[in-house]
Amino acid sequence: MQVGIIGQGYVGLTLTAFAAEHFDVVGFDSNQKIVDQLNLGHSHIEGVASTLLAKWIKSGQFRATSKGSDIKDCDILIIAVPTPLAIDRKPDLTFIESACKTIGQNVSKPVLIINESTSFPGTLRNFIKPKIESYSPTQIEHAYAISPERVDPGRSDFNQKNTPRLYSGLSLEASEKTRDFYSKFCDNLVEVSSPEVAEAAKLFENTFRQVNIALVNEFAQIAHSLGISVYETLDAANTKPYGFMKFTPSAGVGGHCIPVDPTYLAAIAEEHGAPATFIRRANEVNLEMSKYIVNRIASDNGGNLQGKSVLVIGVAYKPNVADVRETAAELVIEHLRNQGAVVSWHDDVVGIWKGDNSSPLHGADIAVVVTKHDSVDEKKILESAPYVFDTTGTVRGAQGL
Ligand code: SAJ
Repeated sequence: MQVGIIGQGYVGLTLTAFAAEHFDVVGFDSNQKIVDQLNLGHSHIEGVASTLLAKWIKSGQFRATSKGSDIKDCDILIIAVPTPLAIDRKPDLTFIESACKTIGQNVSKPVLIINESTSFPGTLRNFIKPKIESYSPTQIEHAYAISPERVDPGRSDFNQKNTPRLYSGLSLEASEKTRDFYSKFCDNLVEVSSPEVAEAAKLFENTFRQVNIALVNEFAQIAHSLGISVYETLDAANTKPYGFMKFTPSAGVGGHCIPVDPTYLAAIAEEHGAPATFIRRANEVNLEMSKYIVNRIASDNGGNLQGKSVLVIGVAYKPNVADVRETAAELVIEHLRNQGAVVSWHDDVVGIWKGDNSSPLHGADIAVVVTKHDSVDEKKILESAPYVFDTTGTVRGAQGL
């Protein structure tokens, strides 16, 4: 069986790494540079080893392409493209549409089409299916299904094999074929009654995190106003053996999932006349956290950051990954510069960001820890400046939330 995976980013390539064990895989990506690197056996995704890729390339189990015609013989096609927010911070389905175009224009036999990209309920039924049909020169009865990705960057205890996977088809045939496909390399498949349920569950999983992180970020401000430690309080609450899940405050929420997916849910809710005030407010609270932190730092330093050298430590969106998408460090730096600070950043895991190299971990007037990688020594952080503000709750002896 030949499987085409459209999008070779952290979802598509992670899936390729497991599927190539059982199927011939064609990895389609519109980025020629990525395609060339993949065909040389070079992985650009953390968690996918180049050695494994090189093995699949050598054995012919996998090849990458940017030519749409190379997917024409596939029996199964998987859509694994980004679903970001547009400039107006509304859902942006342009990458999904271009995947539909590639399928519609190049596939002339009935195949199974599975969407793994996160989007709002109804995307498979009301957007993907009609779009593929609109791009197809002839009428073809494809089978359509959804199985939302649950790849967690930097996580090693859960992977494609042992993470429960939701799925549902627009037809019984689609559901059965989808089950047959994933059962080759997933231990735990969970069928739900409709694609809309699977799409909504994925959005709700991430919205649950966004809202709870916003709650704990707001609580951090409350605790500070009351003169009590937010961390001791959270640890105390966490001693409850049931009914509580601990989240930690931060400078904000990054990555391309948690800050984005709740907006997909809010948008579709409002389109259907349902309230999304909680979700919208959670987005705001997490986006405002960086300003709150910079104001705290300013008030601790005589209320004026003008001309002060400030070192931002950790610009990845979370620890132990080199991924900077939607990182909270961006807003922290913006607010610091708005207050006249001279800002540099240190992150040896990321290394290069926006054309700049990571700065040395010393010699600043002020340091602010946004992301704490395991590889960075706490003592060195404390020595990096006379005043250190830690937003992660992991650097003992620093000022904190
Ligand atoms: N964060 C906090 N406080 C916390 C936990 C996280 O501020 O208590 C911040 C992190 O620092 C980071 C952001 O939230 O900036 C997101 O990090 P994350 O580890 O919560 O999530 P992601 O985006 O790396 O991965 C999430 C995961 N979703 C869930 O756990 C429900 C992952 O399983 C999904 O596959 C992924 O989104 C996705 O692709 O949707």
